[in-house]
Formats: sequence, C-alpha cells, structure tokens
Amino acid sequence: MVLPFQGKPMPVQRSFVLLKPDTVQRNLIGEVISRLERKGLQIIGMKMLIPSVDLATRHYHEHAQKPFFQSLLKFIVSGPSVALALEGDEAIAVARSLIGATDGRKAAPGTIRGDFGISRSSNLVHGSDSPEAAERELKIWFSEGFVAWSRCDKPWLDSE
Ligand code: 3AN
Repeated sequence: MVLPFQGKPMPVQRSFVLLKPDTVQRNLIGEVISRLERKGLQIIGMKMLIPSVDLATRHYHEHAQKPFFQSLLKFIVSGPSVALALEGDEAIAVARSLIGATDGRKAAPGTIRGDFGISRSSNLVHGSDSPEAAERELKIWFSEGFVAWSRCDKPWLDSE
C-alpha cells in the first residue's frame, strides 16, 4: 500500500483576503479562489457580502487621511465582495505574493493583479499585510469565527 508522505506539520498563520467588487463583477471569483486553493492555502471562512460603510471604514481606517479614502470607501461598498479567511504556513506573505503589487500596471505577470488588472484603485483583491493587520481584519469581517476542518491533501502540503 502506498501511504502519503508525512512531513513535518506546518506552522499555521491566518490571513484575511477580500475579493473586491471588481473581482465579483468581472466573474473572477472562481479564478482567484482557485489560485489561493491550489497554492495550498486553506479556506477556513468564506462569505459574500456588501459591507456597510461602518465596516468598510473600520477596515480601511489606516487610509482615512489619504486623498483617495472617499473613493476607496465608495468603491468597496458599491457591490458584493467575497471575504475569505485563510490558513497556512506564512499565509500572509504567500497570499500577498499571489496578489501582486498594488498597481495592476506594475504588478508582475503571474500574479492576480498582474494577470487581470490595469488599475491601482480597482485592483481586485485585498490581502492583509502583517500579522497585526490580519488579526484586526479577521475580527472585523469574521466576528462569528471560522470553520474547523482538515484538507485531505494536508499530508502532501506539510513539509519544509
Ligand atoms: P495594498 O492593497 O496593495 O496593500 P494599500 O494598502 O496601499 O495597497 O492600499 C489599499 C487600497 O487602496 C488598494 N488596494 C487600492 O484599492 C487603493 N489605493 C492605494 N493607493 C491608491 C491610490 N494612489 N489611488 C487610488 N487608490 C489607491
């Protein structure tokens, strides 16, 4: 019998990823989620919602003084987004590397923004940029908590 290779269990980190209204409107939800899943990140929370102005303001509070803040708010409450809670080794950095640079025009090909975007404001996906941001954002968007489950391919992902 062939047994799956059992590697060292991965340290686990959580991240928050938001598929913003342009991803939803452009029918790219499946494409984006597929990239995150295939990479090995585990989805432990997922929901579609139109955020309230209050939720959006709390999420983007660090940009409150920026000149683009009002248009950023208007954009994020303009339609449904898909919120994801992800888990995996270095999930924050891994998700950010899949997402790519902020400006779609400069984002590397192969990244989500590099392959599907040509804008800095409508740049498809948000990903937490630090453990502190991830904790704060997950609390805001997933106050109800997460779904506990194990990926059946985990043994194939768990190794240094
Ligand atoms: P990232 O999402 O790559 O971490 P941030 O945190 O600098 O980028 O910016 C948050 C969001 O604000 C971006 N995702 C983008 O939608 C928007 N944004 C950033 N810079 C600009 C800008 N100069 N003009 C308009 N929108 C911007």
